[in-house]
Amino acid sequence: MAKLGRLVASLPIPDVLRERVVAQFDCFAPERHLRTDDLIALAKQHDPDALLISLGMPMRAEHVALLPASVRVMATTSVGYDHIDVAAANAQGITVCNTPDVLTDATADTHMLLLLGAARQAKTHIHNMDGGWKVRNGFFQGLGVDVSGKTMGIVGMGRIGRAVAQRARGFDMPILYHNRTRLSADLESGARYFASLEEMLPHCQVLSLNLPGGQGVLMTAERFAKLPRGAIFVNSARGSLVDEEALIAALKSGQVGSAGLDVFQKEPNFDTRLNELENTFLLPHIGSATIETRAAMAGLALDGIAAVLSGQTPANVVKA
Ligand code: 8YV
Repeated sequence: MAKLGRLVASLPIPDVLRERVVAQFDCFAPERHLRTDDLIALAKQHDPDALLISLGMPMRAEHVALLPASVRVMATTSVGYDHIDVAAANAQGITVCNTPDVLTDATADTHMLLLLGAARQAKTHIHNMDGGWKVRNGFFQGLGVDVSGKTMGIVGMGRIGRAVAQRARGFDMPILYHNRTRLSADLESGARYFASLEEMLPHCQVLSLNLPGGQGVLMTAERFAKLPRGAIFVNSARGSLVDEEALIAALKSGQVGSAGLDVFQKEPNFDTRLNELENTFLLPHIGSATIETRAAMAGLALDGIAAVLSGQTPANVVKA
């Protein structure tokens, strides 16, 4: 079979996809993740038709401008594309693809892990076990708060937000949501819509961020102050949506009772003051990190590349 074109990847190709990649592309992939500058250098060396990149790789207008004219498609192994200047890429004739749907369940599962970990003080208890569990907690020591029955407000009721709602219903949690547009009754599944985030916040015993990044800071000191005192804050979306100074202050004062975070303003070198607080449960941006899901994401990114190089428009094209 004739190859579809030349592919330069910024990440190693996993074994499960190697055969397919070799069959479809002349592929130049590194042994370990590249930085943007190294990817651009590799692209200049091989004049590829396609680039496969991932989330930790900013592809701003100044980077796009340095790519060789041969590049026609760039796929990111993430659903989020706030690291890419899509308009700049499109202006240079480069189609951008992402990986929606295939990571919805894994990310929603991680979200529930964050919620439960934050509510039940998992970090403190894990620390206790790491130390060999020398002393049994007293009956009223080491207590978390119930998750079951608490009201959850979801900001961003797209695929992942809805999958979180579905899981939360299993915990008997009434669901509120704020979204740019109201969903159909079918997709709402009983969730209550708030056109105004400000009006929803005072009702959220749990506040869940499930919207894309790239739209500035959503959670400010003023908005944290509108939550009921002791609310649980969960973010598996993007750190850029949160004023972390304001979150730290709210966690210290008890205004926010606990926070489960998978994402941070700065990654990987996040603000470690967040981890010094007892009432946080933190993960290193592992939302979609399962064997099955990561293979599906890489596969979908490659499907997008293959489609573009075959003259088709794939479903996973990102719009600027
Ligand atoms: C990842 C994500 O865990 O897809 C996204 O936008 O943030 C997550 O799925 C990931 O960083 C994949 O590269």
